[in-house]
Amino acid sequence: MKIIDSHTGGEPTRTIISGIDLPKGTIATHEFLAKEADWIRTTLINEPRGFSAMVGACLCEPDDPTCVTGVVFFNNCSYLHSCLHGTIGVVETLAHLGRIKPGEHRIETPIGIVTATLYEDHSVTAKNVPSYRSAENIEVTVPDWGVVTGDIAWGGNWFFLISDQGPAVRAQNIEALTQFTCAVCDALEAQNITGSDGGEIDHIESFATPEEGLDADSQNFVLCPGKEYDRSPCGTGTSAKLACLAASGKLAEGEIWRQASIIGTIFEGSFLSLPEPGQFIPIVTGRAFVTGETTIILNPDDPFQHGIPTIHGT
Ligand code: PYC
Repeated sequence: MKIIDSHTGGEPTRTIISGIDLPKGTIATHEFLAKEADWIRTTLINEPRGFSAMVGACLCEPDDPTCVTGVVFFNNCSYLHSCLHGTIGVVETLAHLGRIKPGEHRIETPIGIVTATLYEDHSVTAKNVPSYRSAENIEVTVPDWGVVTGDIAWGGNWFFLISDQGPAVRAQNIEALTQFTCAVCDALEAQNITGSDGGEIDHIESFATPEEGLDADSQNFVLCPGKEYDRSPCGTGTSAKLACLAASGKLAEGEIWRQASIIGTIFEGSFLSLPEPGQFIPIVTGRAFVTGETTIILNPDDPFQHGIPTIHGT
């Protein structure tokens, strides 16, 4: 199996480019990986090859022939509906391999098609799937933290978006922010608060004004499923934020929103309105860098050939 590593705003993407037999289409590939070949995820993400913040991207033949590739994303605990920092990483990886040139490319994911534009300077703009805010000012009682209020939005994953509550959104508070957002995530589950389709809210975003010196409108800390935080501003999280800003009239169509991450990296966002009320297409721009090319060696004598098993939620 051959992989290419990249990072987008500091968040890693490990893309499988060859060496495994997969069914056609992202839905079938997702099903195959989750049910029959989860060892691929643990091999690439778990130690000793990976680490818990690593996100994997498995390329596959798309069902839709207008797409340049299909992709299924996964992380340290499971499979992601979508991932935009990962999509930007995949586009840069395909460019590195010479499989695509600057221009527009359609990418099939299990939740729909993302249209990515690769520019000469290697920046990438991803036009996301339709996104929306499903609920506003939801109160959740969080043990040790009290009542926390947030919005629920879909940006390709389900997010709970919190502003100016809990620890200050600053890099020196990453441990406290992780504890706070994990407690919020557990409380949402315990109180049966879900996305409007009943989907689990497995990403928690905490926002504040950006630290001095950052040219951004907002800074975030994003907890991902698997209890790791996103080093990038999180593309689907930025999409959820854009949907909330659009729904509340705080950002006009086409206006730019600069979202900083907890480590100070930036995605630029805007949105297009859809005819359906409350539905928007988020547009997110970022840049990825390829950091390595690797052949994975699986040795049956190695007790950790498929990674050291991890136990989550303990
Ligand atoms: O950029 O959408 C994103 C993302 C999701 C999880 C980690 N990154």
